[in-house]
Amino acid sequence: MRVCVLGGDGYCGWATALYLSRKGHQVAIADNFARRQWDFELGVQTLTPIRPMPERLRAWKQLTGETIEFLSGDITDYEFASSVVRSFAPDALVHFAEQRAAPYSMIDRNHAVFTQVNNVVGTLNLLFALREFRPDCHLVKLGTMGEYGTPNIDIEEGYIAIEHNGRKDVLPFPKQPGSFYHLSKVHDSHNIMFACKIWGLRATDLNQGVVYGTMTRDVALEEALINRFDYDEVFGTVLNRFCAQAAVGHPLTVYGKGGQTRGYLDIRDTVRCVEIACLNPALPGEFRVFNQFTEQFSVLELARMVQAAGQKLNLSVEISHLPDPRVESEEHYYNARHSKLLELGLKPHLLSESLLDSLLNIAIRYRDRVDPSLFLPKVNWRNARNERRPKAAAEAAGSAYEAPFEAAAVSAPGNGRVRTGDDRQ
Ligand code: NAD
Ligand code: USQ
Repeated sequence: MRVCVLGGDGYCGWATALYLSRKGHQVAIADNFARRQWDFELGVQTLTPIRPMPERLRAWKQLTGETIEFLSGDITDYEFASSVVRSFAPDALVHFAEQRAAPYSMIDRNHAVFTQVNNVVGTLNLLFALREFRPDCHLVKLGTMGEYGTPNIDIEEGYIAIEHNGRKDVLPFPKQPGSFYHLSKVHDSHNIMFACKIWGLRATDLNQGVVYGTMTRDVALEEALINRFDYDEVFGTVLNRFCAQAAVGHPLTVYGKGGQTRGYLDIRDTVRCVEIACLNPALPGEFRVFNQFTEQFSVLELARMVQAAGQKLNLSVEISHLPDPRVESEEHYYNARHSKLLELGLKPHLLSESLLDSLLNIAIRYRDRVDPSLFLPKVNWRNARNERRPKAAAEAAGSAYEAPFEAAAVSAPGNGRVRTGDDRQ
């Protein structure tokens, strides 16, 4: 199968591209390196030293003999998005290429607008490109469990059967997202569903939970293939952050009471779920939704698990409860269905003690690269404008980023692509 992985320089995309290539698919990656730019902008870096794309692809070719094609560009540019669809002619378009950090989208107006434009316009461009040039290609879109929020009822997979005033229908499950980023995913879902309906496109929305881990069999083959491991307050997801914190003796940063419960999955299951979706395409006109996670945990449960695993490795791990910088329920009901991928053959890697050990060991291996000033949350949902990291702090973290925030180039907010009101100050 010909699979194009959009966003293949990123955390989930890189591991997925390698996995699909090993499994015999012809793989192309498309990316504009925006994410590396956002790291520079914030003065953060992944715990693991990821390599430039040409080096990554050379190493893969040398080790496996497989070639992964690379297409450099921004999918919010329709010329680029449509050229990917025309030139590579994919059977499946796997779409990871979005701004995916909730805190990034909550920094200020620029970042909220940028996130929604990047994500919504990018996805719209792909829909038009598919309609125009390859209507039978299957769009496999990464959505998020956060589209649903935390309702006080069970969460279904995409749709809910409702009886209202004596009439019945099956409708999209209600969405109550918790950030401007999560909202962008809801907007995407609506646009994709509509395009399937009017143009007969086929799409699968993978409502993914929070991903943890960094190693897959493929990225572990050689240091040059190493994957991202973000631990900073903006891009780091919670379990990876806790492991990095434990590795350097920083108290685990539980926000509020820690009862926030989410679906989680190992990155090895991310890559397999994407493969399962590709191998079992949606029907023409079908907008299919899978909830892509394997287990539910509260934040406090995760912190306690990391504490216990850390103690076995002679790490002294404290848990601290910080005021929650986000506006979210700190204690709530959560029960989300996630059976469709299991029915199609997913065999989950569950979060065991040995897995936590290996996560902690990776964090320990790279702990000299940890900048503890990146742990504490600085983006508060209640503010319309949050302070950015001063340049000095960025330099102390080893970032080469020079430009002031407002002047950040092509793929960063405030670049002139969207201009309203106070942009011109
Ligand atoms: P990431 O930031 O590591 O990777 C995203 C990649 O997309 C980056 O390489 C970036 O440069 C690229 N990109 C962004 N905008 C682009 C554009 N306009 N044109 C071309 N390339 C662009 O993110 P990730 O963690 O790998 O997440 C991938 C997807 O999975 C996202 O859509 C995210 O919403 C979803 N997701 C991630 C998680 C998680 O825990 N990481 C959980 C649920 C869903
Ligand atoms: N949290 C803490 N302490 C921390 C970091 C986070 O208590 O140090 C809490 C958050 O408040 C939240 C939960 O942990 O309640 C999860 O936060 P997260 O940063 O790990 O994940 P989130 O912001 O939800 O975003 C991540 C990905 C995003 C994806 C989403 C899936 O960055 O791309 O869409 O997970 S989901 O959570 O299902 O929406």
